[in-house]
Order: sequence, then structure tokens, then C-alpha cells
Amino acid sequence: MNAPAVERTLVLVKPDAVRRGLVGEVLRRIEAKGYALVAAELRTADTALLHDHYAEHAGKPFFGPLVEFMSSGPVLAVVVQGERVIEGFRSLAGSTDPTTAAPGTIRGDLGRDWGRAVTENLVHGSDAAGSAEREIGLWFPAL
Ligand code: IDP
Ligand code: MG
Repeated sequence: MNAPAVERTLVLVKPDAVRRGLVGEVLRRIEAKGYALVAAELRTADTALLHDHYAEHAGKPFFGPLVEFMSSGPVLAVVVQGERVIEGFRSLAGSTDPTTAAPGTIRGDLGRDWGRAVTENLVHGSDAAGSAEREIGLWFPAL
């Protein structure tokens, strides 16, 4: 049997997590799972980058609030590597709504509904090989 290919994914530690001092906790969980950090940069994203990053959601009612939230402060952008890391990090993150995300996940353990227009859920992770490649190219053009 062939070994699964090593993959890379784009993780964003979102502004809510950075403001709450949860960068270390998120990276701790990624490293404890056994994945490798390939690149990391703390930056405040401009709206052009976020429009590209979230292009699949353009036109949805939460798109404006999402871009506003994601540009409201620095995010830590991280490229993470390992076998099946794309689905592995999505599993670590938990489902989109932090109120009902499973306990044991980043969103389930650390997030909740704060009554705001956008779902503040601490982290982003690419959802497929194609989106991972596209997103890594947007955030880390030199890779
Ligand atoms: P994901 O981050 O779990 O992949 P997506 O459906 O790709 O979830 O949505 C991207 C982001 O947009 C979510 O992480 C969340 O921050 C926000 N979002 C998604 N759906 C809603 C919604 O119905 N209302 C408000 N914000 C949402
Ligand atoms: Mg998504």
C-alpha cells in the first residue's frame, strides 16, 4: 500500500483568538497532534486579500461582516504540513458553529456565540487540496 502523500494546509488563527491570547493554545494542539509548522506570519489582512480568500462566500449575507471581522486585527497565518493534514486540522478545529462544535475541538473547547453578526470561531483551515494550494499561494506567495 502506498503511504499517503504529505499535504500542506493553510491555518488562520483568527482575530478573536489572537485578541484572547489563544495563539499558543492553537499551535500547541497542532504540534501535539504531530504536524509540522512550515511558515507562520502575524499580519492584519487587507480586504483585497480577504475577498480572494473567501471568494466562495461572496454574496452571502455574512460576507461583509466576515471580511470586517477578519480585518479587525492581526491573524496568525500558518502553513502546516503532514499526512492528511487538511482533514486532520479540520477535525482538530471542529464544526463551524462553536456553540455546538464537539468538546475536545478548538472551536468546541474555546469558542462560543458572542451575539455578533459573524460567527467568530477562532480558526480557519483549508477544506480540500485545491483550496489549500490556492490559499497558501494567497497568504504566502513565496512558498
Ligand atoms: P468553515 O470555516 O468551517 O470552513 P465556512 O462555511 O467556510 O466555514 O464559512 C467561513 C466562515 O464564515 C466561518 O468560519 C465563519 O467565521 C463564517 N460563517 C459561516 N457561516 C456563517 C453564518 O451563517 N453566519 C455568520 N458567519 C458565518
Ligand atoms: Mg470553509
